[in-house]
Amino acid sequence: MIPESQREDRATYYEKIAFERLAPLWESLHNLVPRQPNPQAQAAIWKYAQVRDLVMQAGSLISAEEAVRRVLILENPGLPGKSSMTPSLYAGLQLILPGEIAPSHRHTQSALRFIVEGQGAWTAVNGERTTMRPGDFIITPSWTWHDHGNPPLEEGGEPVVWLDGLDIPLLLHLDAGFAENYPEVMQPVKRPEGDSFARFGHNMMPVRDVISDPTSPIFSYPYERSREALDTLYRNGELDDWDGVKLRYVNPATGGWPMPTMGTFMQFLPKDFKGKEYRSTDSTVYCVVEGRGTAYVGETTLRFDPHDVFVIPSWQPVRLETDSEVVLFSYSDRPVLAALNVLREERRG
Ligand code: GTQ
Repeated sequence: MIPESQREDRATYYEKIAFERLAPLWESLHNLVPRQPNPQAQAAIWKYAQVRDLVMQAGSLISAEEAVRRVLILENPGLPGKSSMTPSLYAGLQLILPGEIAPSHRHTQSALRFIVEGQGAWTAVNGERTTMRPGDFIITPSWTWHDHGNPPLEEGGEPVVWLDGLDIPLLLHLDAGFAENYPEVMQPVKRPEGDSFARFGHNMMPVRDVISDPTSPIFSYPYERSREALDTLYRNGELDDWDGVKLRYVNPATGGWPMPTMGTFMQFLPKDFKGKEYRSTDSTVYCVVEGRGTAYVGETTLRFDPHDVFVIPSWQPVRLETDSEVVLFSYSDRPVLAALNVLREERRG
């Protein structure tokens, strides 16, 4: 304990230096340079059964056109007011109704869409449309024009809900956000649907193309293909004690991540899987595609069902258990941590 007189002296001194915009490092060193991550973000889950009606209700309150993006933000309870899931990642549930268009714009934030419910809506990226089906993973790279639409009821349109994953908090932190609206509601369609997948989605690419862009030339990674790959590997006997069968999505032209700031993954866990414990400095948002199970995250128990969304902050010990076969989609800030050489991972035996 320091004597009272000395404490007063220091308090007076701190007030004095504050006038010069100075502060004593020795009072905050342990917080500024912690021994290990101490995230404000919490492990948390959004039960789709509880939020689905609320998402649908937004559909009668505001049109997609007025809202620009009709989205309910999933906000981490440990980061109130920050519209964030983690210090770097954002998540939201977007609804588009039959006959609606979410107008075209572009921004420096990278976005991913993971289709939760409904099908037949489309998203257009750089002049090409992609039709959405549940479980598809679709990208909107930084600074690409994108609009979303849904065919009218008469043509079989149905409400479509997807999970938006963006690097919004990261770009806010970096003060690197720019955005602009396209002069029309929709950008012109320049290529038929499936064009980029034909060029890059089959372990081939156009012979004279030179890849200079860090983002994937594929806009949509269809669920059918991802699911089949996981299934084949599982049947072949592949099963990691921590992850089950886990694959990462790639930019087929480089082998790197589909977008520079967010890594994306799809994993299969068999029934009655009891995963071993691991932790990692990337923070991960999960969306349950199929099945039921439990994520044990430190002291927190997250029971998950199909379409639920949950988040695991940096460096929290986690293990996954299942009641049935489970498929999980996830995204994290792993590429950022890896690029900065601060990705750490621990897998307990
Ligand atoms: O679809 O462009 O959830 O710009 C948040 C910001 C979606 C989008 C969000 C966006 C978008």
